[in-house]
Amino acid sequence: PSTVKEPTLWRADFNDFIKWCLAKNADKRPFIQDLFAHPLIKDVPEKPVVVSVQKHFNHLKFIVIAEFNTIHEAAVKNRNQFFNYSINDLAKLEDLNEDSLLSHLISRYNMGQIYTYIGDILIAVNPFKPLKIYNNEYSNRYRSADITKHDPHIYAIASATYNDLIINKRNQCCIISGESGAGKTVSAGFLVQHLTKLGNATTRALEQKILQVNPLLEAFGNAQTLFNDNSSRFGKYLEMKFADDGTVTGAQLSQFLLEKSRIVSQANEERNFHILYYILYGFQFNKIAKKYHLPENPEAAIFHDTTKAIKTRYIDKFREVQECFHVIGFSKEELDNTFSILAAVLQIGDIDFLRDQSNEHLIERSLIKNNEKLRVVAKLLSVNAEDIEDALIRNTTAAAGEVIVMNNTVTKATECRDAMAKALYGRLFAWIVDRINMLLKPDSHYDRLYNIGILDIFGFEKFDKNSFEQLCINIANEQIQYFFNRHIFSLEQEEYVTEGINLDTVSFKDNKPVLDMFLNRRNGLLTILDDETVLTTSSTRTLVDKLHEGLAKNEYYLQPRDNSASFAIFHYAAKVIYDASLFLFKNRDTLQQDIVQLLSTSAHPSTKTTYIPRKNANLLSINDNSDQFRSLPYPKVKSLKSKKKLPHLLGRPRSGSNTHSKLTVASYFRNSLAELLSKMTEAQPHFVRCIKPNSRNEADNFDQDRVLTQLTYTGVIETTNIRRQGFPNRISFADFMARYQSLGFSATRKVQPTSDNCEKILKACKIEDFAIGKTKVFLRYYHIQQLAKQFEKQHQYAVIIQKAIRGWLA
Ligand code: AOV
Ligand code: MG
Repeated sequence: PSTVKEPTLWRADFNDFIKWCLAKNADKRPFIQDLFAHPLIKDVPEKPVVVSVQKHFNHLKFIVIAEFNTIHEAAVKNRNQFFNYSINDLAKLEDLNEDSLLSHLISRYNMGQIYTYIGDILIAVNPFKPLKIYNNEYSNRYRSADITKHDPHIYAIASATYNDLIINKRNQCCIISGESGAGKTVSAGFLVQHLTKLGNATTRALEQKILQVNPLLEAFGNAQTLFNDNSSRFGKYLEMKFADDGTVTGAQLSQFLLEKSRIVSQANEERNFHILYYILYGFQFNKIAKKYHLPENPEAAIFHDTTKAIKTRYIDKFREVQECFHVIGFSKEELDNTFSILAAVLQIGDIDFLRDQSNEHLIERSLIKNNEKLRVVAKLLSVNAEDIEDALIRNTTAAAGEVIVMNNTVTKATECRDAMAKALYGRLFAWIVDRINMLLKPDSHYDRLYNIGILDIFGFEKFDKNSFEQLCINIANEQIQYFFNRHIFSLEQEEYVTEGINLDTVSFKDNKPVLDMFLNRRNGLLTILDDETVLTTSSTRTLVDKLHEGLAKNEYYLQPRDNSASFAIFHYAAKVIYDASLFLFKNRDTLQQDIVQLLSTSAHPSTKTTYIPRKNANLLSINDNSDQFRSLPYPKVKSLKSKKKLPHLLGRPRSGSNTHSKLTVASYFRNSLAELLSKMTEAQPHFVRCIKPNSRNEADNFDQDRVLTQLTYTGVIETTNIRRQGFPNRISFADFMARYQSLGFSATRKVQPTSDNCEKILKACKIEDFAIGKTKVFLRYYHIQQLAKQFEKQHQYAVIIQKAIRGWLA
């Protein structure tokens, strides 16, 4: 339906029309589009005031008007030109500067086109509203490997990735970056969706299973934060497994650094993990609630009111989660155990302590105030109530062959209780991931499988108050930015030199020094932190003093002027001030031996499996963060050692005190990051850069300063530059011949992989502007698409026949 409600006014006077728009405060974008579709288009008056885009786009209303005028000037009569007004590949921009980049992104955004390419890299601006571009029709449209065929789209990146896997017979990875709320998780979901489709799963069941992984994990690992109502509080790397012929056969998931502290405390206006609300409301007024001893009044349990709509959403979501579990293949019993553990986690926090008055003259000791809660939790976990009590109020340690039992003070007991809740949840999460991996494991009869890994981590965060969690999150983002730089700039330019290609160098903002400051094994921030963490005499003050002492000279580190326990870091994305108060505590993340012992006695079959320490039994008994990295076993020295290219593959932990005693959260984090990078490094990368258009998560609001900041810190101009002049695809003569021989020679002939023969193929495909190095063919980003197009044509029949046979056999 047309939104032009008052055409007479509009027809009468263009300036009046503008006023009318402003007064109505209407949503301009659909309005403009409908306007062009409207029969009255012919009657556009000839006297619009030309407003320059650059001057006025600080206000959304003016952007639209300016655009309207620009279009009007350019070609009012031709509606199609409206849509071609902005180019969809920034690498093709004639005048490249901040203004031109921005004005293209804005006009595309205003036309509802959130995707734009920089060569083969995708920029995605979060629309913050549902768009009708993720359906079957689009899925079919974006099957081609040639990403230039249609408008930029996340599906096109999936197709290009898939195609690279098929042609190059090499593992691929998609790296999605962007700050918190920029749209990474949503993008990752679309990638998985489209790849599943392209991969023509052997069975529909498998396809469905893969598609349920993300929603299930989001329920357990995401939570509402100040930046994003569905913020990922863990990092995930999902590897989809493909057979030789491109069929998807299964998946494998790695998760890291779940923000367990959220279980026991959340910042103001933030929430706990979604699943806890889902279960509370999902089981409310239901006799099942009784089974899990869930409180009748969820509000009392979560300490805030919710609207009816939200409650309904929670209930629906809980149904969805159960469906996910079911589809993926979890058994009834496993689900039951999962719910029991969740119910226990929800209620452990209610166990309160009081000081035992009967022994005032002795050392303080604590008693449990509400035994009924204790019994509920014990029942849910299938352990003895007395054993929990014991584990919480006493502390058993072994020293010099003697067992020492000490009483916990109320504070200590409370800490212990919280640690138990965190551990339970962390292990439940890890267990779910393990189970998913078992259930999605490809059949063993495939000889060779190729991966497409999709990386979706927690985005860069800068709150008013930032703690240890933000530090880890931001280091991870720093590392991903480094990976991007390394691929886009360093490796490419290094290769020009070795292969004798003469090109101007593109400079870029290298964040390696910041990363070094964090990760240097000898005197980096994490090392200083770890060293303090293992000392029994350390305190926040000693930590902060050591940090200042060790790092104050670093230009990325800032010591506060006052005496506060804080420091600031100049990250690639922004300056962040960290409050170090809880760093040591959070880095230790200890779980008392008694609790480990207790949980392993659980009569619950899967509770028990959840708690049985694996290989690292000795570590687990001291420290409880191994669970987070069970799917990334520690330490995997072999795969790290063999990769020399990335200096930030951190190698094995320093031999030293903390290797043999405690493994801190920071060292696990560091190792899992290294593990992740080693996987990514051996794959061919594809990049998606998500942009958050405004801080209020609003639709139709493009805050140009906000966007420009993101474009700047991610190095978009430099990226565009190198994509224009550079050769992102560098393929050895032998590989090139193996892949593309059939495009220039008979496929059955034996052709020597020489530079001349490679050149012949390129010329046969009418490819120009390539370069030939000493051992490699250098191709522009669009050449790969041109080759893919040729290839597609040639292989069309083969593919059709293959698919027919596969369908026939199935
Ligand atoms: P993030 O993953 O980058 O943040 P999300 O992917 O969770 O961000 O996106 C945040 C919200 O933006 C989503 O919940 C959607 O409402 C909306 N959104 C994002 N992309 C789209 C899209 N393509 N179409 C419609 N809405 C979208 V964080 O996990 O916080 O770093 O830790
Ligand atoms: Mg996310």
